[in-house]
Amino acid sequence: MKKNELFARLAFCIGILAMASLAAAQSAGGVVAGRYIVELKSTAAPSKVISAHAVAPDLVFTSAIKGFAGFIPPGQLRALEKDSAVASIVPDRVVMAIGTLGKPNKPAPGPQAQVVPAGVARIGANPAGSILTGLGIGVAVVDTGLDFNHADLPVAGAAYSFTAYGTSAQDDEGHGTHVGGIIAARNNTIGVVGVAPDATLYAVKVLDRNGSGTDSTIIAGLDWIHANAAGVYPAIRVVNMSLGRQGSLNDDPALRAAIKSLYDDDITVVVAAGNDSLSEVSQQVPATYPEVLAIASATALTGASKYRPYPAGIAADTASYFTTDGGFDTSTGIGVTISAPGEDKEDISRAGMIQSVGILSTKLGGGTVRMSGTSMAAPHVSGVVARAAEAELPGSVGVETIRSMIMDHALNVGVAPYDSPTWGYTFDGQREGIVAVPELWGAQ
Ligand SMILES: [Ca+2]
Ligand SMILES: [Ca+2]
Repeated sequence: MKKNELFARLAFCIGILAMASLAAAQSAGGVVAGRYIVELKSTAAPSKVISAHAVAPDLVFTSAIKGFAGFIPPGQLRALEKDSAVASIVPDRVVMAIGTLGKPNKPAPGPQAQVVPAGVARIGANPAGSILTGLGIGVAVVDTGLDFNHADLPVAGAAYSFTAYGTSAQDDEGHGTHVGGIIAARNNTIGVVGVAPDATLYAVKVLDRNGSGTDSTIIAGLDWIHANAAGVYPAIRVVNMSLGRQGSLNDDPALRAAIKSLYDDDITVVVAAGNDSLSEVSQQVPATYPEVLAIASATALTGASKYRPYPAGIAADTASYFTTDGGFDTSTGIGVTISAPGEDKEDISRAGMIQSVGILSTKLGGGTVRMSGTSMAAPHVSGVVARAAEAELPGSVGVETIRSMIMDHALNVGVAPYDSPTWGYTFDGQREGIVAVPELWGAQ
């Protein structure tokens, strides 16, 4: 079989998966009927506007932005639109965890010694060779919550958490717990080890038990982080958001303003680029915001292949077949900052089907599990930023300094990510490389 026939064969198999991921992406971004986000001018008092208009919002924002969100009847909505205290009103939209494609496959049974996951090793974070560990750095995981009871997860107490659902930020879905373990699973004798194993995680639950939230629940989480980042110990320096929806740069000024408030406080917000290879990062919210670091997914290891026309398999540092990408535009600040491992590898079956072998990390309820996605790529970078913040490299940890250090010192920059051989993949024109830990920044 010739090379282009192979690509056609892979295209057929992967096309099905790509359509499934597109369908999921289309539900994210949908408007919640009757629900609105009201952003007020920075000098306004939300409580006064709420009582003056007799509205009953379920979320009120007082720190990252001023405003509120909830179901607002048409009459009150028209009155609010005329109020000079109002900066913007937009419909609330559905946001989803950007996770996991295919079945999370279980680790092999056997002795429960600590494993260094392939992604952690690939970016140079193996604890055996590490100087930095994220000690004294707080990382907020804006997600489905974190498992407060997991023995391998260093989570700040429940008193230092936020939830948009009920009274507890305890994870009830599993996505946030997996993301948290990639950032900071403890360096001990069990489970896995994260990129920054001495960092402290803060649970910010903005997605429900189905991995679904809205722009307004995310703003509420960011509002809590903005109000508490400097007052908690350790202070929150990094925010991980492995979530998103289809959208555009200006479709929710309130959400962007909340992220900008964190950016202005030198808090680095790391966002998954998206799991739709047919989409550009510029079409994903919040990944399109210039204030965030948008992270695409690549393989950490070379995969196995039983497919005779392609015996070498898919190499390490190849763009994941599912990743959203889009080259970084220095004039707008929009685009993928860096790629990071979002899966261990991609195996090819005898019939030419690709099987993603996910990243091994902490599982809700204890132990470990594998998951794949840009959701898993972003927390590798959050761990790297935590280590940089710990080192205060290179003297300042402003977000743009962090971004340029990461981009300038990537592994295989100019070469990786390699092209995926699948139909959904289109090269975005930049081989931005794979993120590296700060210990490697001086060596390149
Ligand atoms: Ca461990
Ligand atoms: Ca690229």
